[in-house]
Amino acid sequence: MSLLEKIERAFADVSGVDQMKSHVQSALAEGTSPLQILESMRQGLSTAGRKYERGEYFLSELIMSGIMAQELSAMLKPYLQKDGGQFLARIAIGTVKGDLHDIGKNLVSTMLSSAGFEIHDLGVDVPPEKFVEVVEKEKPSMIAMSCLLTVAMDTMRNVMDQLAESGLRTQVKVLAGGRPITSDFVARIGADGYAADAIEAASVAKATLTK
Ligand code: B1M
Repeated sequence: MSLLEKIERAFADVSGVDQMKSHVQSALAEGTSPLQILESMRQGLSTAGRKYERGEYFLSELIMSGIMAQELSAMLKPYLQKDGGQFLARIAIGTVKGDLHDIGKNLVSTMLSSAGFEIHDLGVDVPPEKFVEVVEKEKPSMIAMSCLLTVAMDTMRNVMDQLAESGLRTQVKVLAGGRPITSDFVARIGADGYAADAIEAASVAKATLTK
């Protein structure tokens, strides 16, 4: 089994942080790209998520898979970050209200910052009022909304509505993404850009801001 397969398996089997880290260290030492490692993590997490859905895993396993993903993201951050230089634009990012998932959002943040954007991370469970307040006070060029739970998707629509009601919609671009989000949904709520993953988020942000 290749190291990438071992990493994927470590996430799918939720085999613990130490074993996963040792595979990742070996893969990095072999010169494996951090993006390939992230893709293996993503595939392993998908399997773990499906096992949870089928009742084969408990919430404790879901929590452990989240801890493993955070550890892996922290290990890869130095390989993905850009040093110094001038920022292209400022982006305020957050996971929308009702949703506490932040691993994908943090990866998007890292990729945006490695693409040259200045990031203001608002964290998780961010209400529409907070997005609006940040646009009003800090004037970022873009807000980036992440959402993993279907029940929280409506918050994105509320953010768009509140931006329009406060007269700020034309002052900021809006990027949205996350597991249940589609380009159709993004078009329906009137946001400017959709990205399926963290790498695409960086290119879509650039394209949207130069439109
Ligand atoms: Co939760 N969870 N979870 N969970 N969790 C999912 C999302 C779920 C699909 C699992 C399942 O049942 N199959 C399911 C949602 C079902 C649904 O809504 N339809 C689910 C559930 C039900 C829940 C709870 C309700 C469980 C419970 O309490 N009974 C609960 C909700 C808590 C809350 O938020 N209010 C819950 C809790 C948790 C943990 C805390 C245990 C943990 C999160 C830890 C953390 O984030 N700090 C957790 C985890 C780990 C998962 C899974 C297994 C993995 C999520 C993840 O980090 N993936 C997940 C199953 C799955 O996704 N297959 C699951 C890796 C990450 C890199 O991918 O976040 O998708 P992702 O991000 C990607 C893209 O989506 C995209 O780019 C990222 C990187 O490429 N992207 C963007 C994300 N944001 C973007 C923004 C953009 C652009 C792209 O532009 C701005």
